[in-house]
Amino acid sequence: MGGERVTHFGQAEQERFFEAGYLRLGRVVSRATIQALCARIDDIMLGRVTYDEMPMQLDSQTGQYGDVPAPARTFLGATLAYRRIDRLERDPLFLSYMQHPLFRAITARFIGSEVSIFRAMFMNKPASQGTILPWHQDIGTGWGIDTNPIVTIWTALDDATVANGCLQILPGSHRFGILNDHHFPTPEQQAHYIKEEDSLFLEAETGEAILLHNFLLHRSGVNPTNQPRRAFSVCYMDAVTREVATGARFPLIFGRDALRPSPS
Ligand SMILES: O=C(O)CCC(=O)C(=O)O
Repeated sequence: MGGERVTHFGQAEQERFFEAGYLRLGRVVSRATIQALCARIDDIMLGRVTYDEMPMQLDSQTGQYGDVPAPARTFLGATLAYRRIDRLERDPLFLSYMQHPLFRAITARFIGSEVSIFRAMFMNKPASQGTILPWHQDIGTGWGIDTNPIVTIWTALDDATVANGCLQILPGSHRFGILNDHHFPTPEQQAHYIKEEDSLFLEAETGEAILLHNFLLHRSGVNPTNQPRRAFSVCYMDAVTREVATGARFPLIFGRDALRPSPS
């Protein structure tokens, strides 16, 4: 696990990414910065730091995806049992992390200089909880946007292990292309495309960032351990991307009018 750290994203890294559908980038910031992100997300969960209208979703009680409550645009109480929190670009610590120079270099290569995000989300498997996230692709048609982004950067805020619900991926599966418009493969597609024996548990050390191709099939499980498995996932895309229903554009992360972290 861990080990290698990508400092320059060039042709060789691009080829490895397109071959496997993912690339380990290593820990790109200091341990202190990761600790600060962990403290900040805990503060948000406990209501010590608040943002209006931030989408927050509690974890399920059963571990089943169908039982996850709908997200609310409001604080749902002081608890570390949130499953997901979105729009973290509004927080200066998270925004500053998302704007790391390595991530700029990666997005410059695949997207260009004007880059927005579809989402900047905290994904949590609370201690002794967590919810199975079934096999899926992260595709734009199902998301209601008019492009299909390919760049997601997922960062482990805690060690992610098989025991606590790390990502499980099907290496190379991004080359199947978009399986359908709905995020999750049908049972028939699942039987056809997903062979568990070809899958890989993508264990990651605290702070490790992993570049994921959005078409890569991935899933994650529950967390029976007594420690949380926290992660931060950002999907970058071309700033021209619009929401189909409204025509709205998305927050700019790199480029002329990019967001700037304001003091916290
Ligand atoms: O962190 C997880 O368990 C799932 C994350 C995920 O599906 C994503 O980042 O697209």
